[in-house]
Amino acid sequence: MKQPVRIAVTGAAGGISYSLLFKIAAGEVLGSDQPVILQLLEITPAMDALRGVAMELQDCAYPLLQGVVLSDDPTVAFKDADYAFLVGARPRGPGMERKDLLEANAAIFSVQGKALNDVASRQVKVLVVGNPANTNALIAARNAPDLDPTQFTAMTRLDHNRAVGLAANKTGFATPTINRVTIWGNHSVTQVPDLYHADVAGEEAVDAVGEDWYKNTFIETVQKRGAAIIDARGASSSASAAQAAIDHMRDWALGTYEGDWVSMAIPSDGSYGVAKGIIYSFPVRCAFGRYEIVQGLEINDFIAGKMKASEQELIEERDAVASLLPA
Ligand code: NAX
Repeated sequence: MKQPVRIAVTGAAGGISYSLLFKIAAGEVLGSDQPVILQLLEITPAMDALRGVAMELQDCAYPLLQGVVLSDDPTVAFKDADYAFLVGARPRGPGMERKDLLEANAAIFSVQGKALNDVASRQVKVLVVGNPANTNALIAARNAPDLDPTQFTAMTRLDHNRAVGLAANKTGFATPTINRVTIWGNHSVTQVPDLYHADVAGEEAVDAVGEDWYKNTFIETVQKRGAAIIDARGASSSASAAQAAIDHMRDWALGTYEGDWVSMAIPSDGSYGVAKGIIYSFPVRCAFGRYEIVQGLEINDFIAGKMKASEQELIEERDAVASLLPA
C-alpha cells in the first residue's frame, strides 16, 4: 500500500465540500490505490457542523481514508499538506460592494497563503475555488514567498465542463468526443468560452454548433450558468463545482488526455500577451504533475477583444487589493 497523502480542504462544512470530501475519500482525485488523510479547515462557529460531516465520512468506512483532522487553525489544517483545496470564502453580504468583497477575501487568503508557506509540503498543489477565485489565488501566492507561484491555481474547470456539456447537449454527441475547448480569463461573466480550436466528433466545433449560435447563445449561456443555477435551485452550484475541483486536481496530478487539454487559471507568464503575474485561465496540458500552457493557437479578433476585457477586469481586481499584497 502507498503512503497516504495529505489533502487539506477549507470551507469543509459548506455546500461544495459536502460533495467534494466524499469524492476525495472515495479515491476520485488520485486513484483507488492512494490512501488519503483529510485535513479540514473551518471558521470556529462552523466547527460543530464540521464534526457532523466528519461523522458521516467515518460512517462511509472508506478503505482509502486513513485519517481526518478538523481545525479552525490554518497552520494545523495545512501541516504537510500535499494538496490544498481552498473552497471557503466570504460570500457577498447585504450592502457589500465588490471592493469590500475583494478586501474581506484578501484578508482570508493572505492568512492562508502565509500558513501554506510556513507548514505545507514544499510541493503542495493549491486550487482556489472560493470567489473571487483568481484574485484570491494571487493573494495566497503572494503571501507564500517560499513556494513557487505556479503552485497556486484557481478554478475555471467548472466553466470548461459547462462548455463541454452544453456543446454535447446541442450536438447530441457524447462529451468524450468534444476536445480542446478553452476558457480564457477570469472566473466571472467576462470569461471567454472559446470553441475555435475545439472539435466535436472530428468536426470543427464552431461548425458543428453553428457560428451564430456559438456567438449569440453559447458564450452567454456558459458565462451566466452559475446565475441560472442559483435562479432555478435557490442555491449555487455545489455538486458540479465539486466535480470540477476533482477534475482540476486529478488532471494536474495525473495528466490530461492525449489530444485534449483543459482550462486552468494559473499565473500568467505573458503567453498570448496576457499581463504577467495575474491568475488567468489558459488552455493547459498536464503531465508528470506539471501544467504547461498550450502555445501557438491563432486568436481571432472576436476572441482577442474578449480576452483583453477579462484581463482588464483581473488587473482592476489586483489593483483593488494592491495595498494588501506584499511587494
Ligand atoms: P458555502 O457558503 O456553502 O460554504 C463555504 C464555507 O466556507 C462555509 O462553511 C464557511 O463557514 C467557510 N468559510 C468561510 N470563511 C472561511 C475561512 N476563512 N476559513 C475556512 N472556512 C471558511 O459555499 P459553497 O457553496 O461551498 O461555495 C464556496 C465558494 O466557492 C464560494 O466562494 C463560491 O462563490 C465559490 N464557487 C466557485 C466556483 C468556481 O468555479 N471557481 C463555482 C462554485 C462556487 O460558486
